[in-house]
Amino acid sequence: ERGYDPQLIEPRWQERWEEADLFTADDASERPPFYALHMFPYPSGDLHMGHVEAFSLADAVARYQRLRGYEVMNPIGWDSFGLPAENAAIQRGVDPKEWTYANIETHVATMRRLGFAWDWSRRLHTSDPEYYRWTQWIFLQLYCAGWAYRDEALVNWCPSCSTVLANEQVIDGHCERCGAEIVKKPLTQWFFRITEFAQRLLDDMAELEGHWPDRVLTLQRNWIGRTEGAEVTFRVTGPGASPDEAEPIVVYTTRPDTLYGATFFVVAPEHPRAREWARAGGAEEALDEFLDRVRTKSDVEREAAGGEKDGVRLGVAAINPVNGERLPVFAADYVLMGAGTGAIMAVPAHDQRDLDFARAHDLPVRVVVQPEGEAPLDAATMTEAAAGEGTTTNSGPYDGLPWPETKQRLTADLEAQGLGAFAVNYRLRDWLVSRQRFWGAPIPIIHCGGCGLVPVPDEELPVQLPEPHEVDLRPEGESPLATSQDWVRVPCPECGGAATRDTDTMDTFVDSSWYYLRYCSPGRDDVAFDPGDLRRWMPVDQYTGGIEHAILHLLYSRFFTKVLHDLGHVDFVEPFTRLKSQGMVLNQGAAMSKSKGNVVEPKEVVAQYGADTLRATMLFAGPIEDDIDWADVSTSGMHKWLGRFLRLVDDHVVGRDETDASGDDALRRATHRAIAAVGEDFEGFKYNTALAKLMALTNEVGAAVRERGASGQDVEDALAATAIMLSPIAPHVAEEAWHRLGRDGFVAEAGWPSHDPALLVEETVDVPVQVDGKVRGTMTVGTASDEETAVTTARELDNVARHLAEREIVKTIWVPDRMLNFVTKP
Ligand code: ANZ
Ligand code: ZN
Repeated sequence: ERGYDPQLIEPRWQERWEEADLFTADDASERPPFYALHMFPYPSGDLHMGHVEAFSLADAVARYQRLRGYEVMNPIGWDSFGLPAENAAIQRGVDPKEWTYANIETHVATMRRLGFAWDWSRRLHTSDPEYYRWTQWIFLQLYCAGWAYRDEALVNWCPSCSTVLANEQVIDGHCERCGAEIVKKPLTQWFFRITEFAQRLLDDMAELEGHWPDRVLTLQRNWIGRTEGAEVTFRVTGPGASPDEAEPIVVYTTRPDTLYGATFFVVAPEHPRAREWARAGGAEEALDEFLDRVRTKSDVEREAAGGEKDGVRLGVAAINPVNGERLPVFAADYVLMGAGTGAIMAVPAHDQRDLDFARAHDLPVRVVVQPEGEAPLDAATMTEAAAGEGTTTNSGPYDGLPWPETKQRLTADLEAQGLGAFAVNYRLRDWLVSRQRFWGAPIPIIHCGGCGLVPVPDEELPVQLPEPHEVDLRPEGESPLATSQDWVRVPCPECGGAATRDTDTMDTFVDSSWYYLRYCSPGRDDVAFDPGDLRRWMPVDQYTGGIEHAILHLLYSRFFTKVLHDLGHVDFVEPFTRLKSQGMVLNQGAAMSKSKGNVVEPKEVVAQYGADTLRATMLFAGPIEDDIDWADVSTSGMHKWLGRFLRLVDDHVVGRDETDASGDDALRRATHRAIAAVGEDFEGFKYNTALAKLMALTNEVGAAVRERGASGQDVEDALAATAIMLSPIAPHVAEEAWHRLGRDGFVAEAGWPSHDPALLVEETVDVPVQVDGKVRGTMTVGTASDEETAVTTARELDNVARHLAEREIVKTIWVPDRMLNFVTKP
């Protein structure tokens, strides 16, 4: 067979791989294990170009490591719980389960057509009861350790998805999924105590440094948001009350050195003491009006610098512990209940938000830090807070100290008097995991009037979802599961009395926080995962996926791993040794979207050019971490090149001269150089430059055949090496070439070709040396030598030296690899 017909050869190789069970990872293999993991897809619709890029990258990693001699695990699964299925059910009346599993089958068909080397035997779907049984088990592991708890809190509510969201799912005040504006609601919800792991999540990043993209590490570090400062105890007292009766109230500040500059005191409007103080201060009505205004604002709006600084004076005073000053207490929307202690000392001279508020409410400003070498700050007129460094002033015994020292000493002094303490604060909040939605893993807890919260006993897991038709998918103000009384009512596992199931389901990020462990022990119904399997495969050697998961999924997975470690289930603390993030696929500079009409369907490209062309185009488009603009790529160009490569193979097979022993030195060197360089490119995820080198090598083959009549072993070796090196990127063409060259077995198993370092050293050329235009000798230098080397070598030639003797060189003309001419005068 000759020529290049991808529609013919691609399905054929896919079948052969499957028949040979080529990509099922063997747990008992003698080869060293390599766990190649990619972020598993969510099954909405068919695969889009973003998926194809991500999977092309993942598959190239896996196939390359396989060539390197590893036993590679390259599994596939679906993150198959979640809102789109449920929304389809609500809008179009379809069964969310049917919708989900039909979409998965669509994915499977497209994936098979694209020829990904998945280990299908480990396939999982997080919405299978066999999977979510273990999600529920992990929930109970957290619950029993005290790391899952219920609490009333002001939570993020998405009115359009009608469910609560985790902080991580709120992007600039809007729902991560649907873009609707988030409102705050007080609700009792389930939380995971991720804050208890904040410091370890930071510390263990040392292991990931250099192996994860810096950008991801920075995003996580900022999200965790560690600051160092102090907790300072103020005392709040009513209008007539004496300071002795004052109530202690703690603030968190990163600048305890500015304590003498505090001129007022602010609590969050939702602060639990705010109402009582307002009552004592005669400001209850004003507070109520204020609360009505605040409720409509998002946290981002509330925190935004320069925004309107709305607030209400509560009529009580807070006593500053360092000087006994009575500061007016306000409730203001720029102080958030969810950060620090929900109360602050306001230092307008050195904090912009405080200054804005002070100007708006005509409050005093006092400078306590003077910046070095600048004109003295004028408290009366300043409009920009001096938030930087400087020398302490107006601060009694601390005057004249540099501010870091004031911070240190003042905190120590407070600590000695029991009025404060050094403190570390994190921006990270506990993870809100309960959702008022149907299509998720039910929370395995039973509520009993007598016994309280009771975990569902292990042997009764999974708590299965009811059928969708048994519930109201869009109830007013409660969870869909609450509408099926049959499902809700259960006997209490402890006392046998009438009890009810928890009616919330888990955030789907819970499902995806441990799937990589399940891949190691597929199908086990006695354990979530097996310690022996984990020892073999975990941690993941190479994880690939989108940058959009920098904090959500990647932070949660790291947290889960630490939880499972502490509970004795795993013996590592970080799940993903190395991470690589790919960019996005755009078209004409914009994300592909139906509304923009710029969607390119993978199917269309496959139908026209085949899977290899699509996959190779993705990896050729540029550095993998950069965005790809589909408007800039050339699928037809890639298709032509793949065809040219196969034609070179065909022509060689026909014209092959086995008796030709002459060889082609230049081609042999080019092949070995390519093997070395392409290997390095693969190690560095530089598929675009790897492909460019393979293209150059096929050009070399063409030239050798055409111009030098090469037809022997060196041509054969160049083509075979190209087939192997191309196989992680365009696996079908590579198999076909390998096969047509008459090689046994699969190219996928051929092993990475070795190169001879001796052949990498540069070649030499003979170059004539002239003196004043007359050839006086010939020298041998490395190709592309520089002028200095050439001149030095030439002057060592006896005849040249003789003609240069007693003459002055006025000029040298060096044409690399061609000639050297000395222009002289007596
Ligand atoms: C006094 C002070 C003086 C502050 C000063 C800053 C500068 P970062 O640095 O962003 O982490 N803060 C504390 N709790 C808050 C809350 N619940 N809502 C809004 N703001 C709060 O923030 C730490 C600073 O943010 C704290 O230090 C506090 O203001 C404010 F010259 O205290 B600072
Ligand atoms: Zn009970």
